Amino acid sequence: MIGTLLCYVLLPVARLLHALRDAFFTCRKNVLLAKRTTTHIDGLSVPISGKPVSEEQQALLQQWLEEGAGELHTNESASEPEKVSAISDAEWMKGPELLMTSLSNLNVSPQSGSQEQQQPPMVQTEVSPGLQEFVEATVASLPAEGREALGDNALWAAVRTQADPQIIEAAPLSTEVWIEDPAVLAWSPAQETEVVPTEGAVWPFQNAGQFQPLPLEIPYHEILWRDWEDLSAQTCIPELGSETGFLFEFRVMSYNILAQDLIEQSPHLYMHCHPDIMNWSYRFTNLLQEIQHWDPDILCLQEVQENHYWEQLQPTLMMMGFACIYKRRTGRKTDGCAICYKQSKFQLISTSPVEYFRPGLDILNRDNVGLVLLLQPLFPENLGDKSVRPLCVANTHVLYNPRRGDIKLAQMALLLAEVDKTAKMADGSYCPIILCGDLNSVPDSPLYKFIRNGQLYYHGMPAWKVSGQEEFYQNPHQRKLLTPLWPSCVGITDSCQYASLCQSKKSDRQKYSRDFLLQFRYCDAACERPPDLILLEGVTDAMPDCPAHWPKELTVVNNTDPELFCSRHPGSIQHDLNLTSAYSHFLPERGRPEITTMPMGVGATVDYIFYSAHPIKNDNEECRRMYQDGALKLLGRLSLLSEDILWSANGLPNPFYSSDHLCLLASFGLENSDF
Ligand code: KL2
Repeated sequence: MIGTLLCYVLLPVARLLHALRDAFFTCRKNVLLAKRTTTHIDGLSVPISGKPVSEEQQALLQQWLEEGAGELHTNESASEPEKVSAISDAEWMKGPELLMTSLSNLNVSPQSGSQEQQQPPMVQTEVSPGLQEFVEATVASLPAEGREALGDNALWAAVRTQADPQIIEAAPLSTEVWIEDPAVLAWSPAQETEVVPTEGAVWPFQNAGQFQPLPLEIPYHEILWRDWEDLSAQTCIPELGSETGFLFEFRVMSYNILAQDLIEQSPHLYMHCHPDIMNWSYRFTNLLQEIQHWDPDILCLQEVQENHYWEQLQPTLMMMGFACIYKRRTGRKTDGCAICYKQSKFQLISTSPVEYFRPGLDILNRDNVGLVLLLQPLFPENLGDKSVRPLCVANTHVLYNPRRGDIKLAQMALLLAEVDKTAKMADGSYCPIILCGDLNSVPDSPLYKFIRNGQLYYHGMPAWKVSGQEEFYQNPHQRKLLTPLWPSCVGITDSCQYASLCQSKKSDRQKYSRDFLLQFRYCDAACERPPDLILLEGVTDAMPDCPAHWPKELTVVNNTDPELFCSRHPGSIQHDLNLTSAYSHFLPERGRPEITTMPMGVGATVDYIFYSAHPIKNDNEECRRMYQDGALKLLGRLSLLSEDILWSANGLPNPFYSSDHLCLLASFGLENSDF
């Protein structure tokens, strides 16, 4: 009976809803595209890189447009996906040169030609011979398809990072790679050849339900360009080399790299992507190149599949100078979070994996995890005995379910409690903190405000509102957040601290629980008016009436439950960590929000790099809290993109960015503790 109901009623209804949702996103995308400022450049003779296009290239392009692109576009409407695949593959073979030019210059800034000559290399990421050997072995162990994608020198040619980290020195890439496999390596060192943009990119979400060919015509390197924003001018930095002040500089990346198993579990989310760019070999290579290109000192990864971590990511990152710590999700989920740090820059003091799952508790019944490290920054020897305080680094991937904001808040509270414990120094102050992750909550949502403002009044709030992911969720039986959000047995106070630690630290200040003190409400001493209290007739001279049932003799019940010693705050939660975001969540020059991911073609920010700063006193407590940099200075960040830009590049993942999230990258300076 239930089976019949499921098969004949619920399934068709679910499919219908799904189709309607797809149609909605398609419409939305078309509206966006109509508004979009054009990113392509008309005409064949306008080269992106500013260098003239050779006649040979023009002829090739013309030929490709006549023979290839035309067919590609007519086949776009073909109903059977297999047919589209076969024909499009053939088309790529026809235009390998063009394919190469479109994707191999991705790393070259439109202005890089001139800048490259002006700026001497600052940082150089050399690939050690050991790494080269290891990579060759790894590549040899990959399936044939992966080896073709890697080519001879694609990933491992040394990439020099210069003052502007986007500028790289190009090494030639073998053309066979492109001919062998259309799954080209987007982050490979750039070619000498110029990019020739053309019109008529194939838009991803128009034909929901079938993948689209690789959008060869898009000049990726131009539309997906991410600027490095130098913020050091706005920061008060101690003079370098001076006696007192010194900045320890480091770069932090947060990246949800999209676990392969999750793609396989929800293939409908990636129908707009060509299968060739979704295979792990391609994505792994591309992701690694991106990481290598930006050269972070601390790397917080989410959605790291366990087998990929142990077999590929960890060994490869180790060869790149990182030490890595991994925490897999609980239950049957195969992915987890990793924090990797450059061993030349940090020494590990402590590691704390955090599991949010608590058996038997509805509010904590999901398998998400977090990871908190305490790292000691290491100074180069030539700087003498400079010292800085340790750095606390946290990473997490919070529950996705947009309707369960209650769970998300409880998960955050658990992570903040661990951060509080790890970052608290012997003198009671906190060391600098970096908190990265995919919080599955948008900016200015209650969860975001809780992290940034340090408090949230949640009582009565609909659970779906917490993350701000769904604006119009209406359900008469919607779940509401009630006090207390989590039971005392979790062992975390409303101030997001471990109750056990809170008891010992606060035992002097807060010896008696509220219930304990209430027992003395009507005793003579409590009813006596203090002599310095202003006398207001009928107010401060009134003696409270003792209720009839109140016992005449006071029998004090001393409740020793540690929870009672840490006051709970009805309906609200707090934390003391003073965290602010490295990103502003808005692109002023484009007048649009920044986005870090694009589920179903809708852009949103859900990934963050928070760091500890000094709150600026604000009389209006309701307002967004303001911060100024403290010991940690935000020196720069890699700009994010807007939704319309990513629309024009086939959404996410695309051949260039191999995850459904963009990476976040921020540069910090840590002040010398003596300063
Ligand atoms: O938004 V995410 O994507 O941070 O990249 O985190 C989760 C979602 C990830 C791990 O659970 O899987 C994705 N619809 C869309 N995406 C989903 C869904 C869903 N129902 N469930 C999980 N994810």
